[in-house]
Amino acid sequence: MISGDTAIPLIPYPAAAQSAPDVRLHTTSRILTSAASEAESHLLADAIAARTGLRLEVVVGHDAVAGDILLVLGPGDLDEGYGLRTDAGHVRITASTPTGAYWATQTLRQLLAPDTDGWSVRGAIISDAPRFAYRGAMLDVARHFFSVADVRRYIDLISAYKVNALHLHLTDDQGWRLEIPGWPRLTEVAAATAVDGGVGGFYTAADFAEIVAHAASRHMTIVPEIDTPGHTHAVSVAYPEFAERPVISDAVREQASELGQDLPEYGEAYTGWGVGFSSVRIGDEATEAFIGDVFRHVASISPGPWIHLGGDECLGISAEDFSSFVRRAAATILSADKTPIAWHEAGKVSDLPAGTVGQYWGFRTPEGDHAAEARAFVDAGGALIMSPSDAAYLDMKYDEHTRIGLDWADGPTSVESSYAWDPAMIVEGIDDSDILGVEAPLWTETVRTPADIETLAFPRLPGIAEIGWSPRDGVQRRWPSLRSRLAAQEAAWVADSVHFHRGEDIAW
Ligand code: TNX
Repeated sequence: MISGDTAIPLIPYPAAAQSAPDVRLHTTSRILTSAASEAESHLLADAIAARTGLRLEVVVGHDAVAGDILLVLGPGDLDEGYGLRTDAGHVRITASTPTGAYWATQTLRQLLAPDTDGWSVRGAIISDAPRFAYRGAMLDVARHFFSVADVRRYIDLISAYKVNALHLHLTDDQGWRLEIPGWPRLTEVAAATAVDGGVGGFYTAADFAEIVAHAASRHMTIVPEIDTPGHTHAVSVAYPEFAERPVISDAVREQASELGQDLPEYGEAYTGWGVGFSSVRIGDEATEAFIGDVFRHVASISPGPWIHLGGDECLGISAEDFSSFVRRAAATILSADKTPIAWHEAGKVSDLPAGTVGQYWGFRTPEGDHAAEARAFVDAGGALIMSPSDAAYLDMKYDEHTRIGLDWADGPTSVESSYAWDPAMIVEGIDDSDILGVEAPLWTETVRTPADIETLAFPRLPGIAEIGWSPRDGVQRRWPSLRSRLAAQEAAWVADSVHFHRGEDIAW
């Protein structure tokens, strides 16, 4: 029956779905595919084999018989959308792009269900397409470093929920994580440290290319961030001539003493997690040339349309310097044919370059100037990525007992709370057409291992991905439904050894 009765256990919930007869898989089931979706079909075959032990043969063709999976890539304007139906004895997927076909295969993976002596594809008739073009996650590899293998696994895990952008926070006060030709000390010196004495590390050009390619095979774009002009203490370690001395505010001093951390020292590695004290030398030509070089290089190795320039928490920088820096960095990115993204504080920049995307990280109920700063991006012809920190920040604790995580964003964030918001209901006067999409950032001050990443992301990330994909007024867009659909993810997570947070708010 139509959505409204029992939900099919899918996340994100499709735009339209109804139940239909199941399709039994057997040892001779095949994946029949159009030539253009062969790569996606092989990924599907691997996923089915890993989950069920059944190794389905992939064949280019379309003569499906009972128990087969048929992928038809035809003309049309479905873009990321797709259809999936099980009512003719086989599974039939229709799409008009390989991306749509890929999302259909992620839906199919969630429909795999064991029965007494084998596996079925749970019956459904689905017609689906995303609400927003950008469904993102962010990983901070600067506070703690994560290897290419760790990033590849995170890409695979979040791709199951139709996340199509991974924002990599590549630089911060505590470390520089990307090789930049001509500036060897960034990686020889400023990459060697991490928060709390962590080991550090960086991506070579080949590493970064591998991450980009792996993401692309999962229809995901890498959004690189070089956080400037603040959050740049690591630059002072590599090239002190490009950095100002730290500006130690009372807040930085108090936080350091509370946490028992050292204060930042100019030119020396910083392993605490205070914010807002660092800056590059704005207006100094050599520094600006260095920054220009970095952004041009990052643009040249990034096939995606966006480069994130940071712009957050520049607490020791004058409004004038901040504006002149952001205008110039954004112009450099634009002249490399990319769209700049900046954290929402950059909305206060006078003459913000047209088209710049703002990333909102205020609360669901905006405080101070946050809404006005966000709206400035829309007024300048850009759009917004919504990451309300009191809901979408994966580094917040679930409750006061969570072993890792922070709690500054209005206290801990339960799974239910992480799902209780709508991107268009935060900043007054904007609607869906002003919103590029949503993103769930994971800052890593307290996050050291892939298991830590997974514990904070699962189960909150799937709900946030649903907010980016599913219709705003869908019948299943409510906590009791998500709660039961999250419980249904458990078997796949266990099979994949995902370290998810087994909170008592969900009936696992
Ligand atoms: C704020 S949100 C930051 C980061 C921290 C994070 C910790 C934002 C743009 N900046 O520097 O890592 O809080 O939750």
